Amino acid sequence: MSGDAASKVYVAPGKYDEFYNIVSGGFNGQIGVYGIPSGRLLKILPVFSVFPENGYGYSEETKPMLNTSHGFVPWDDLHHIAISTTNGEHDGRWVFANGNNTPRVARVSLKSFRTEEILELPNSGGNHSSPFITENTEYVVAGTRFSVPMGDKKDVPISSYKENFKGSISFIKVDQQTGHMNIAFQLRTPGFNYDLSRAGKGPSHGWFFFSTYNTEQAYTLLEVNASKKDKDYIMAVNWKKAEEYLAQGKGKTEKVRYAHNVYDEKTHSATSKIMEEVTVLDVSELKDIVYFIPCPKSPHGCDVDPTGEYIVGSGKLAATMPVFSFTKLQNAIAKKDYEGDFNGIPVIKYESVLHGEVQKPGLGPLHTEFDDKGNAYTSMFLSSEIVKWNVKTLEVLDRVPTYYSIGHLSIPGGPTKKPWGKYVIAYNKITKDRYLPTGPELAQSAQLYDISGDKMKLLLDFPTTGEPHYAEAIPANLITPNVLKIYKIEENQHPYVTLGEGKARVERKGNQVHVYMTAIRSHLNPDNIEGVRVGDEVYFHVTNLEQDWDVPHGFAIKGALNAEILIMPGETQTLKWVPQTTGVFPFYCTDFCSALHQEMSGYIRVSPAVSNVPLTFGTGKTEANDTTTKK
Ligand code: K7E
Ligand code: CUA
Repeated sequence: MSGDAASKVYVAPGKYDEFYNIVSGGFNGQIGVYGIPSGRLLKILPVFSVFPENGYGYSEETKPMLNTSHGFVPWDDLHHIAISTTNGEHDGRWVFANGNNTPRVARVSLKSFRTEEILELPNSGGNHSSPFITENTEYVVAGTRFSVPMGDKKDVPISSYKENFKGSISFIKVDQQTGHMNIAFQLRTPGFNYDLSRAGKGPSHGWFFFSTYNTEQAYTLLEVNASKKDKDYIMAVNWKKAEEYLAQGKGKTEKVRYAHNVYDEKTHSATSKIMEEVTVLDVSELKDIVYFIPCPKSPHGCDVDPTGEYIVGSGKLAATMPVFSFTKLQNAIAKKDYEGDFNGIPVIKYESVLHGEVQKPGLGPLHTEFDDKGNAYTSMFLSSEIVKWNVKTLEVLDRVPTYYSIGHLSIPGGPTKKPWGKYVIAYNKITKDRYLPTGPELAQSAQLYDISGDKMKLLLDFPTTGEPHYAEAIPANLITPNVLKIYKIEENQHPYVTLGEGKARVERKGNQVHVYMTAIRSHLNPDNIEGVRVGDEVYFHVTNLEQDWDVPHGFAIKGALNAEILIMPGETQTLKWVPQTTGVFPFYCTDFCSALHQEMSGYIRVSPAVSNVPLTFGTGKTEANDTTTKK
């Protein structure tokens, strides 16, 4: 650690960080937003996991976001982040993220820092090589980690792996205006494990590269059985060719089921739709979409340098690191320089595509990012270090220890055409003695290194939430000017909005009670409700009437079986509550919003199911409108 490290990460009180670091939360299913260089945690942003802190997945409006073909799935394992790009450079519009376990891809807005869309992926069994994006965010691409049986032959013996198990790569089209996603097509690929991926850029735009392992096609004891071959493959995909076949109607429509969930900023509500078809292109039948490049040994990361010419394979069990040349790949394909085929798919000769090997790079290479000076930085899981090397000369230039086992690493703009260099951030798997002990589970951790000079310098350790895998960092000025501050109340089209305190009311429809409630400093309206009965479904539709930045109100009620809701200025959110017993139940605002925040509360009276206590509400007492049709 260098002497001036502290000053390099010091961001004075009241000052902003230079970069946003968007960090995957791993098994917490969320995204963490940190400032760089300070390492300060700015926000936890729920994506695939319910978040009681703000009601995500608990409010009636957000529950549909977590719907899937299996029903409501309140958790996932989020490994990878992809910030949208235009011309191969970060544009600050959206972040995409993968749900590993129940295959899903999410889109998060970098205006509102909210999850706006979640698309489930059919024909996938572990969405790990995902999400990776093309140069102009034309596609978000998602490959399955586990091959599984697909189509109408799903109930098969596991031992029929070679015959029946297939891989699948989804090409998700992104609407450039709205960001909305839909599956344009899927590639049906051999039954390997698809691990990681990158799109080509510049000269290699139109191509995609996937690392694979278990080309042995083992289905038990993979630890041994999937580590037998000296080389697995990098799968090179010509997606422009796939588009041609699609346009020629060569795709086959398959019956599937998957959920597509979209959050609408105007209605402040999500809807979930079950989709039933997907178009599949089989790469064993349709020639020239896919080529295999041999790559030693069980590669993990597969990264493309900023020029788009070099593809780095990181064989986690290999002693060298191969760097492939896109130009050589094209020549080899033109000359049919193949060493054989796999299920009819050409396997190109290793030497014909190889730019060169990085010799003795370190142990357990996983992931590579790039700076703006032609250098690469590779994380070494086993030897716990970052190794810097030159992409052209393949010469190792520097190495620094990480504390400890490093997984991913990130350089601002590192996966794009325009890296900003300056820092590399390590995301470590095991922290051991770096922080105060906190029981059997210790803090997850990131480390910040200065890479502006020839030698890397450790500047800072900072703990992170969840188990971070991949992360991206982006200059703050690409995001801050667009950040949403409030929702305009006049644009609120929530079906249960209350546009003004005078409109606050309670309505009964059979056993449903709808409370049209407003929140503004420092009272909830209505704050007295009577005439609710045991077993009623009570919906508190709370509209925050504030039009000021940073004034959310919260809402919680005693005995609710879900969570609180946090309502942003101009927004409406709904908490459902089914009272189980009679009595008087307090509710209150949970966000300390003013000096009279503690006064921001109310009571609801619950009477027996058969009671005829009239439905009244107030700040004062008003007759309620009962729209139940009486018999
Ligand atoms: Cu952690 Cu990207 Cu799931 Cu490597 S993966 S470390
Ligand atoms: Cu509103 Cu506290």
